[in-house]
Amino acid sequence: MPSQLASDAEIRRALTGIARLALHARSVMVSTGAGVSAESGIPTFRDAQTGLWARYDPVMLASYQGFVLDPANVWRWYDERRQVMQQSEPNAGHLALARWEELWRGQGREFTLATQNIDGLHSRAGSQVPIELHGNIWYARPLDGQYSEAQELAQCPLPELPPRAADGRLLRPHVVWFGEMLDSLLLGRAMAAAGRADLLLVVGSSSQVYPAAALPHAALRKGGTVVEINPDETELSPHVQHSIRGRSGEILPLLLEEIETLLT
Ligand code: BJW
Repeated sequence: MPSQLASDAEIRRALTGIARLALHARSVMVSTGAGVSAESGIPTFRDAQTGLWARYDPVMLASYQGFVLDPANVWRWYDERRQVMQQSEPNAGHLALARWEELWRGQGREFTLATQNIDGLHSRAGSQVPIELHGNIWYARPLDGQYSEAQELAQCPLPELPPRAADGRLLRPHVVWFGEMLDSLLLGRAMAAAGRADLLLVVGSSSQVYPAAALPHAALRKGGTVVEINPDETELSPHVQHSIRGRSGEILPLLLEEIETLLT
């Protein structure tokens, strides 16, 4: 049965236990979703009131079909989100993960961070090589191009919508829309790391979107422990060993504190 925690003392106790598991783990993985950036002011997708999908039609804005119907409209939406993300800073949750990775790598331990987020905030917080499963909003590629053709598109707001490459080809955001395959190299690395993980944390994701939602199940199948950090119950909750109900910007720094205490 997953543990459901109510009081601060219970959360602290659970975090001490998770820090102990981390210390004994050969391989740690963290998989993040939109919730980890919520405290940086970036809207999530599926939160009933504030989520993007409560206000916009995902088929029109996050699919190839929607893009080809109206590229300027889709780019306008992405450019508005780019402007929000440009104003945003990594929060305490991003920073705690970057510090944890630094500590782990310093000790020659394996630490893998995979994210569904496209905002680039993990890198800005100092995470070294986050696996960006759904791409990165600060890059674009030709509509008919490969993932490997992605180029940085730093100007924000964009002067022209839709933007074009120097050779005139229509550019699309370097993200993964519904119905599209993820970059097989990145997905392969993430799935392999999940299969090796003795401890895998899923932070701030509704765990509804595949194949990212399959990562914790890969760890569970190999006997790994899965911890969820999320204020709300999700589709993953019944399957995990520990559910910590709270915001990642508050819980992750507390977990880091516990880890640092055990290391000293
Ligand atoms: C906090 C917090 C705080 C709040 N602290 N937490 C049927 C079964 C299985 C699969 C499929 C199916 N039908 C179709 C599919 C495939 C589809 C899919 O999974 N659909 C499901 C919705 C059913 N997947 C795909 O199409 C993927 N490709 C694929 O599978 O290729 C093969 C294939 C092709 C064709 C058919 C079948 C297979 C591609 C998925 C691409 C997803 N793209 C998006 C947009 C990216 C670009 C952009 O940003 O514009 O990715 S959609 C959107 O959802 C975005 C996110 O990365 C993704 C996941 O969302 P996430 O991160 O979980 O956010 P939320 O909002 O859902 O949840 C936030 C959570 O945070 C909540 O739980 C809050 O409680 C919590 N929270 N504040 C911590 N402070």
